[in-house]
Amino acid sequence: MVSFILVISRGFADGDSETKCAQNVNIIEAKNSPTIFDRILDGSIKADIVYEDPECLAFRDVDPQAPKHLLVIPRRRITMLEDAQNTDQELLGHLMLVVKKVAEQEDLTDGYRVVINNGPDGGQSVYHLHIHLLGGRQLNWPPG
Ligand code: TR5
Repeated sequence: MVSFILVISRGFADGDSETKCAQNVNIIEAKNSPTIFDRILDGSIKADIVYEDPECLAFRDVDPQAPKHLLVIPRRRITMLEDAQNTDQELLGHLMLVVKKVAEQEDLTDGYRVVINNGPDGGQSVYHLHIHLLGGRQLNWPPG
């Protein structure tokens, strides 16, 4: 009986709803699992770290999309921007100022782009909040 109802309900689901449903299951799983950034933070995986302080870490992206591509992450895990709370305000402000500091350190004097991907439509693949800092070439707009 249960499988009958499931078959019927699947029969009515359009492709988009099914995709969204699968995405939601994947996000719940991703939010509850450790990420690669945990391993960078605990030192068990090496990263090219360019800045660190008690609140955060900045390191080079392993798959750079520009001559300079760095990630700034909080040590304390916030899974994604939409999960940030009012109590995270100071930390989020600090991360932005660290992005600015790293951009100066990297000599990005002609400008740069700062990106946060949020969720599946935003292209987020690692569920530990991170800020992308991209520069060293003319970046296009709109992004893909
Ligand atoms: O797609 P979103 O916004 O979630 O960005 C995740 C970023 O993490 C991507 O730009 C990846 O290239 C980057 N990434 C993934 C790994 C990794 C990394 N950056 C530095 N070091 C990394 N290691 C060691 N392993 C990864 N899987």
